[in-house]
Amino acid sequence: MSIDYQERIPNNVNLADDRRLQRALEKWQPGYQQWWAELGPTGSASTDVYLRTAISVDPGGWANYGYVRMPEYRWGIFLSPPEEGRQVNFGAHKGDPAWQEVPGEYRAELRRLIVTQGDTEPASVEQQRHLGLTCPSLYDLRNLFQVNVEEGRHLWAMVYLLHAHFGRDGREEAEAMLERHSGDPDKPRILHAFNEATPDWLSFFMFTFFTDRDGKYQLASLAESGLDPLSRTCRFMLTEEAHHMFVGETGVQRVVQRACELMKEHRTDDVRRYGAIDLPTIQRYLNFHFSVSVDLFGQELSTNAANYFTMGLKGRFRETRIEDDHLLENSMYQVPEIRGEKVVFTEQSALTAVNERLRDDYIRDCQRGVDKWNRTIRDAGIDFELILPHRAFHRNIGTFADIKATPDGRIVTEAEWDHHHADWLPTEDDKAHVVSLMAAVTEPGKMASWIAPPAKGINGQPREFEYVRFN
Ligand code: BYC
Repeated sequence: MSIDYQERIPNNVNLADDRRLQRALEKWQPGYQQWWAELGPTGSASTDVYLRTAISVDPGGWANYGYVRMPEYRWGIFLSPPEEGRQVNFGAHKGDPAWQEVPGEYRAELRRLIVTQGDTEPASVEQQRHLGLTCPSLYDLRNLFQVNVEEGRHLWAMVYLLHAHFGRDGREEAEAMLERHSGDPDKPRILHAFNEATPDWLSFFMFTFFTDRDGKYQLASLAESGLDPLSRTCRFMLTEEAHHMFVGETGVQRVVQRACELMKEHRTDDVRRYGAIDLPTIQRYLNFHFSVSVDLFGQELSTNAANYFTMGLKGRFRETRIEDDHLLENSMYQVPEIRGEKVVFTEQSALTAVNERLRDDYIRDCQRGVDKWNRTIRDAGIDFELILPHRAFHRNIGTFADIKATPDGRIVTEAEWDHHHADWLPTEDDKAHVVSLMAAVTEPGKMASWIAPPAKGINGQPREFEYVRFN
C-alpha cells in the first residue's frame, strides 16, 4: 500500500485510473491551496519544518521525516488496506458484505456524517492559525505545524469521499468546506467547539487533548462503518490523530510541571509573578475545554444516532470487540437525567443512547490523562489535584443545556452560578495573564518561562534540534 508521490495528488487509491474523479479533485485543489495560504498557519510560508509525511499506509512503516517547505506539503488521499471479507458488523444489515458504494437509501445520512466530520478539520487549522507567532519553542512550533498539515489532510480524506461517492452535491459540499469559517458570524463551522477561539498555547494543548480526543472517538465509530471506504480512511486518520493527542497530553503536563517547579523553588502558589501559569488557572482552562468537548457527542438520547447505528453507518467504539448482539433492540444503557437538584442515571434504550455510551468511553480516556498530570503534581510533593468536571457542568447540548451545574455536578440557581462561575471558568484576568506570557521563543533548545522542556525530541532527535528553519 505505498503512496504514489509522482501524481499531482499523492494517493493510494489508483486515482489515475479514474480520470473524472482525478479531474474533479484537481479542480478543488487550487481552492484548498488558496484557503491554506489565507487561513492556514500565519508566518509559515517561508519556513522549512521537520515534518513526518506518510509514505505508505502499512502499520509501522508509514512515516518519513524530513524538512518540508510548508506550502509545499503534499496533501493526499490515503486509505488503510482493505480487510478481506469485511462485513457490516452491526445494525439491520449485520452480516452483509461491507459496502464499496454508498447505499442509495442512506445517502443523505452518510453525506451529513462525512460533512460534519470534514468540517471540523479545516476549522481547527483556522482556530490555531496565529499560534505560530507565539511558539514557546521550536519543538512546539514543529508540533503545531505537524498537527495543522495533518488536519488539512483529514479534510482531503473527507473531500475524497464526497467527490468519489456523492456526485454533484458531494462536490458542492466540498466547496462549502472552504466557505464556512471558524467563528464567522454568517458562515460558521457546524459544531460549536470549532467556533471557539484558540488564542494561546494553553488553549491549544487543552484543545489537542480534549477536542482532538473527541476526534479519536468519532473517527473510531466511523471506522466501524459498513461503508468500507469511510472505514478505511478513518482507520488511517486515527494513526495520525494519536500524535495530536500526545501533543496535548504532554503539552499540559509540561505546563503543570513548570508551575510545580516554580512553586517548590519559591515556596509559593503564586507562580504568575515568575512567568508561569498557576494550577487553579490550568484547572479553569481544563473545565472549559472538557465541557465544550463533551458537547461534541450530541444529545444523551438521539434518534439520529440510533438511526446511524441501525443503518450500519456509525458504530460504537471498538464495536466488534463488544460482546452483545450488535443490534441493541432489546438492550438498555444507563443515561443521566435531572431529578430535582440532582443528576441520576436511569436505564434507557441502548440504541438511542449510543452517543452517551461514546461519551462515557471518552470521559474514561480523559480521566487517564488527568491522572497522569496529577502524578506530575504528586511527584513534586505538591498538595493539589486537577479534577475532570462533571458532565453536567457548562453544557450547551442535551439534557444539561438548560440548567447550571457546579464542576462536581450539583445543580444550582442562576444566581449561584453568576456568583461562582469565575471560580470555575477562565476569567478575563486569567486569559490576559496567559496571553501576556505568549512570546515566540525560536532559539533551538530554548523554552518559554511557563513550560518545561519535553522529555525527549521528535523521531530520536535531540531537544535542541532545529525543528523549524526560518528563511
Ligand atoms: N454543536 O441527535 P443529536 C474531530 C446538533 S472532532 C452543534 O444528538 P447526533 C477533530 C445535531 O447536529 C469529531 N450542533 O445529534 C477534532 C442535531 O442537529 P439537527 C467530529 C450539535 O447527530 C479536533 C441536533 O443537535 N466528527 O474530528 O446524534 C481537530 C440534535 O443532536 C452538536 C463528528 O462529529 C454540537 N456540539 O450527534 C480536528 C462525527 N451536537 O438534526 C478534528 C460526525 C449535536 O437537529 N458527526 N448537535 O439539525 C456526528 O456523528 C454527529 O453529527 C454528532 C451529533 C455526534 C456531532
